[in-house]
Amino acid sequence: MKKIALIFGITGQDGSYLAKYLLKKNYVVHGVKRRSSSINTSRVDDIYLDPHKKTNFYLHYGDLTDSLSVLNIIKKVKPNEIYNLAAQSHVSVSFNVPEYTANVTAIGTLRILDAIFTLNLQKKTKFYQAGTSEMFGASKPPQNEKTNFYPRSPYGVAKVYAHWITVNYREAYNIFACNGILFNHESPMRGETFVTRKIVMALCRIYTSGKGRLYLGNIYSKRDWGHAEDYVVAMWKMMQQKKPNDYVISTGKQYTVKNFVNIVCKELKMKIVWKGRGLNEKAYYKNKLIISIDKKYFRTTEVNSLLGDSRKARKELKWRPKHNLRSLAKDMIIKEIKAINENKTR
Ligand code: NAP
Ligand code: G4F
Repeated sequence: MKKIALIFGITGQDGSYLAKYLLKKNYVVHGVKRRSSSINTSRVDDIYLDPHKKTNFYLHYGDLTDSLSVLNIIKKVKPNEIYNLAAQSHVSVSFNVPEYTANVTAIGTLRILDAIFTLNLQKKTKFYQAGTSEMFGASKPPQNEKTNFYPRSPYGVAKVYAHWITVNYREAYNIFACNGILFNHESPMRGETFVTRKIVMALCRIYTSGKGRLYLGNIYSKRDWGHAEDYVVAMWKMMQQKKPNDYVISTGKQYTVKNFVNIVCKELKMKIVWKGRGLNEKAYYKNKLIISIDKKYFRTTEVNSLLGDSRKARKELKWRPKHNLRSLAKDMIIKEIKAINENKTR
């Protein structure tokens, strides 16, 4: 019998990589998508087949803010594994929509866990929660499973709730429920307003057209960036363990946002020159101003330094990343240039 997986957040970056990974492993994959005014399935269009034909991939309308849809989908699909990747996942935006972020990201997790319990699926259905290094927030790096949580945004706080409710349902109702505490991971599928994708998109445009300017916020914040393709493997491995547990997933290498800009420029063979300091720091390419700092991109409260210690996952899950930051940047650049060229020929 094929295993059945249900992915909340199938239309997002990680959802698309995980769906492809599980289909290769011969799973039947079901995903939950939200209704939107324009079609939001571009990341999974390449694996979507006409549901009237034989397929291992199904999409259902649902929303984490709607308990009825969550309960009904789980009741219908009766999955062996549920991956909760759905969230209002943008840290900066969570300051603008804090209540909504809590509803989706925190209470949405409770809705799934309680549906598993209510439907009496504890013995059948395993649960994965997409936790984040944002929960560590202001705690000193390096951060691991023993580090205290000190979130610095409504998003981070909502994820701390999701983490502990997952632990509680595991202990109270014996559900196989685990938390992956994943550090930043990126890819060509990354949302356009996260900093790595924003940088790659802007610099590739400047490189190909000679036009445009990139505005950034805090270029000295430090992140531990991995590739989403590597990180979905860790999610699956957590779900194959004998006992449910919580794991930090990271590369163990830290770079500033400015370092990332420099790596992308180097890959593109663009020689840039940085001048000035603070809000007046700027970068020039062929004597033209291409990067400026804009106060509006600074966070209300910032997480300055994230660096993961993933020794537990490396030992128990035998997981390690294949990509480094350079190969990640290269992958993002190649796909971006391809997209620019395809648009030109349309
Ligand atoms: P993403 O690209 O923003 O995807 C989020 C997904 O959640 C999308 O499919 C989105 O649907 C869906 N969603 C949002 N609100 C929903 C709602 N009310 N009901 C149902 N679905 C909803 O995020 P990602 O980068 O793939 O990350 C996946 C998960 O890992 C998220 O929970 C994120 O918080 C967490 N995480 C990410 C990172 C990272 O660096 N990427 C690190 C640690 C943890 P639409 O496509 O319709 O918007
Ligand atoms: O790319 P970011 O928006 O990612 P952030 O805030 O670290 O959150 C991401 O990773 C978390 C894991 O730690 C996930 F849980 C979360 O869902 C999301 O995927 O910003 C990275 C850094 C920040 O310090 C930000 O202040 O880049 C800095 N930054 C500088 N200029 C900018 C910009 N961030 C954005 N988005 N846009 C800028 O122009």
